[in-house]
Amino acid sequence: ATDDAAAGYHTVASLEEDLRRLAEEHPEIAELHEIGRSVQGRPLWALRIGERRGSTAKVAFLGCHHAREWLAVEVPYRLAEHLVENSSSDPVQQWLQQGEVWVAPMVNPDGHEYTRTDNRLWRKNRRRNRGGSVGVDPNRNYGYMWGTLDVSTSSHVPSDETYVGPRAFSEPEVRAVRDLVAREQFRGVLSYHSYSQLVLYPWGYTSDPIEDDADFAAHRELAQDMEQLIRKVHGKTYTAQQSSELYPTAGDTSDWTYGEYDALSFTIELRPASAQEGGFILPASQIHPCWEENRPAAFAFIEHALERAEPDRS
Ligand code: 0X9
Ligand code: ZN
Repeated sequence: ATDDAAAGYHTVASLEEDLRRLAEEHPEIAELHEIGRSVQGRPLWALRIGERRGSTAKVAFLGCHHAREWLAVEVPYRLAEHLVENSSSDPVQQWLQQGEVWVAPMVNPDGHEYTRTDNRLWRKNRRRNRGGSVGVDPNRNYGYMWGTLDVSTSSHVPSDETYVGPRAFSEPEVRAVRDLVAREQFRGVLSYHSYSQLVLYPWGYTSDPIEDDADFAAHRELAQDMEQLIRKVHGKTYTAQQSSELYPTAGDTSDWTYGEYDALSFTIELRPASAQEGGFILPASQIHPCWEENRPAAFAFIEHALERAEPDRS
């Protein structure tokens, strides 16, 4: 294993190894899927965890749309590991009988690799843009209200850190997530990022709240529950808020999964709270406590999402 792997963070290679091992050691409940390929041709992995195929109650966890957010690989990976290793005791057993949990811990492997080899603070994918700059922001490339904002936090300038891309779903990493969600029809999708310690829910593109009162309440109340559940573990304060309160963006993951599929949709910004506390670069000793504090929140999310009614498509 590489130094980074030894130090506790996954690399592209060690993540593939570990996901393969989980699937091989637990074939009755875990199956590794290649859901697509990155710009540079790296496989994009998702682990399906559940007892029966053809279940309709499914939830998904995504990690690491942004390359430098290494902790956002580790929390969903640990969740996947925990679920397969505890599949015969409740509550996990019941979830896996009732439905499926899909985990894709590294949506942006090209960027992640680049943060190890060249620039630790790289954010976007590794698309070569017209004009010579590199990278589209995968968390601006989803197709709900895509491109409707033109601001520094959601930019049409290719060299910017938040470049939305030339069109919705222009990026293969984002198309892979789109196709997975379209196929599996998840009732909930939670996407991990770092940092700032926030529990965010739609909308991101507008300061208007979600129009549907029941959906608005479901998101706000679960976000507040998650905030409390997280705080109880190690005392860390994560703040529940509507995404646009942080800053406005169009084309983020949660706006699309809610706007297009009515899925229960959250973005969690993990540790730390601030740049002064380390920002994107946290020692590997923080992985375990961060996973521990996020576990009950992830569990609450699974509970609620599996129970969420199938959207009425009439
Ligand atoms: O900007 C992002 O994509 C996310 N923050 S990060 O620091 N990890 O880059 C937050 C996206 C949440 N959506 C909105 N703020 N609209
Ligand atoms: Zn991010």
